[in-house]
Amino acid sequence: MIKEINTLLEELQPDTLKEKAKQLEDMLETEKLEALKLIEELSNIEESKEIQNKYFGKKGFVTKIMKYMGKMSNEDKPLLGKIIHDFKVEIENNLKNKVGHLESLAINEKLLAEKIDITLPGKGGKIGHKHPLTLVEEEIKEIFRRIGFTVAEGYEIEEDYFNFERLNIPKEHPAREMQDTFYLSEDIVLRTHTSPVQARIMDKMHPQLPVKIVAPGKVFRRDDDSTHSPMFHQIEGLLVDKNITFSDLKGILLYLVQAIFGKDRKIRLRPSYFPFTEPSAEVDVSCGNCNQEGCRMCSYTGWLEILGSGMVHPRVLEMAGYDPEEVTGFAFGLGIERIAMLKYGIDDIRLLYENDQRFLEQF
Ligand code: 2NM
Repeated sequence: MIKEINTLLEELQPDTLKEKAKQLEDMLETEKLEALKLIEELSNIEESKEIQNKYFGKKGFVTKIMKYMGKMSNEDKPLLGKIIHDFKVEIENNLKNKVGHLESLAINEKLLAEKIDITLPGKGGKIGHKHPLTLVEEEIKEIFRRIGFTVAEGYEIEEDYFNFERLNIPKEHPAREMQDTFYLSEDIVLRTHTSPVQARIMDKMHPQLPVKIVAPGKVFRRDDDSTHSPMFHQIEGLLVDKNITFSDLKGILLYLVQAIFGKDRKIRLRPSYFPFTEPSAEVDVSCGNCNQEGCRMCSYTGWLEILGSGMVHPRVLEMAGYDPEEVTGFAFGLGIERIAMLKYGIDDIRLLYENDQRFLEQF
């Protein structure tokens, strides 16, 4: 019908306008019905673009007759103009409605396809986990809480007086050397052990009994190789009361070692020396790697060295205000890194500080 309409328009003369107008109107009506039927039958947005183009495109039908209108005389314009305008507006509106409908169908379809079932159980996100040093520290604290110890913390920057003097470490002692200790000033150090916490707690507790604490935390020494780090972690225990004996110490140490490594482990005490304990003992745990057959891990001895201990030196008790004739105590200290390395079979201490995900994910 479009062709016929174009022909008619081309042949249109001012004197025939009135009678041909009725004919044009009928033809446009026929074309319109056809267009509306096409629009009605549209099933997707792609197809709607074809119709849009056919009527409203650069060379589209409506565009063309609008151009034709422009060439008409001013008297003729109103008559034809209204017929053509009505045609244009009705197709335009129908197409717009249809496209809007198709668009909302498409959106609904998409929403339906992406619908989330909020009643499904969650997948559970990766929430990370604790560092092996934290795991070991928490485990040891818990082992001691179970038998009535309290966890105490103190200062990482400590007075020389609490770090050395109060622990009976004499001025000439090699531990006090610049090459072993980080000095911040003449009398302030980075603590080299957590023992100053014990000294401060004894001051605070005195004259009450018992003093029954463990002190975990960072300590600092001028060391750096595959088994030593300038910063590492320690946990020290202290029990001061009436009638505390060396056998109490042995019992607690066996309890500790078996709680960490398992009931099948044994301990061995070797005489040792610390300025703050007398007598002192180095404690070994039986090697779980070879069942004491001898292996690389225990240097073929069947034993692994894990902590130092002893009966608190009378002078240390005295400086805290306790009478060493009336009270006694035991103390011990262990390196958390060392325990973690033995427990998890880690052969280089530096792995514990590098925060390599591939390493950390194994715990
Ligand atoms: C160790 C070994 C032996 C210890 C002593 C004290 C205090 F404060 F009571 F004197 N705290 N910790 C001690 C004893 C620490 O670490 C290897």
